[in-house]
Amino acid sequence: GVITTVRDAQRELARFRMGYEFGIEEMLTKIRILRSEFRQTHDHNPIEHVTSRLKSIDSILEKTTRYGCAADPETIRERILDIAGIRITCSFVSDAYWVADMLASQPDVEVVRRKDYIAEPKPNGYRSLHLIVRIPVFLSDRTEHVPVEVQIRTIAMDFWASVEHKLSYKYHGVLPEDLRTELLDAAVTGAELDARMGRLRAEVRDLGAEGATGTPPGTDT
Ligand code: 0O2
Repeated sequence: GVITTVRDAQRELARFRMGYEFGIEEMLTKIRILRSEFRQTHDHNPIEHVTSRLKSIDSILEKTTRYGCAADPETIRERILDIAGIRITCSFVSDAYWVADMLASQPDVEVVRRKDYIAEPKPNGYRSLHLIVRIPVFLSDRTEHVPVEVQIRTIAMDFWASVEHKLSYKYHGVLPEDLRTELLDAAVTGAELDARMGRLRAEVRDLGAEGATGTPPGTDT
């Protein structure tokens, strides 16, 4: 009856999400290893903060509508590449590129797409480095190659994006002209701050292991 159908659907959905969950796990492990290795062998921590999320069914369906594509599991698997998402926040722009290179160069990581919104910010001012990677997840009866979107950005970029996101939400995606101008201006300020911090970086490094180099509390992955 209906109950069985709903249960079947739930089971299928859980199975669908599982691969993406494991994809996130795999990527988080890679990031954690890079972080620990760095903590043990260097005087500087390139990664400040890591978060992850699994896209909700609603926003997956919203995206299929926006893309004008079918909403069956096959098509979704092929077209929606950001179901699994990881966001890495770094102190310095150079760290963001370093982290991206370290992940991209691992032999089991296939870079499907790379978008450098740091070198070329979006017209609204958004800056970040986006990678879509595909990594193997080994299950009992098969290997799935799972796409994961990795967004890498500085603290300044992250701050800007979170404020912009809240404003966009409040205004349902259509921001008044003055706010858009203000945000674009704030993005430029953010980029300037990143550039200044980049220049101060050598000084930070010189502080050595006991200086501004440890992991701040509460930023564990
Ligand atoms: P969520 O809830 O963060 O997942 P599309 O996703 O189709 O719009 P594309 O080319 O697939 O575009 O992805 P793109 O442009 O590489 O980046 C999409 C994701 O980057 C977004 O995911 C946001 O997380 C982030 N992003 C991109 N542009 C902006 C922006 O202007 N402001 C903010 N705050 N974030 C941005 P989602 O799915 O929109 O949302």
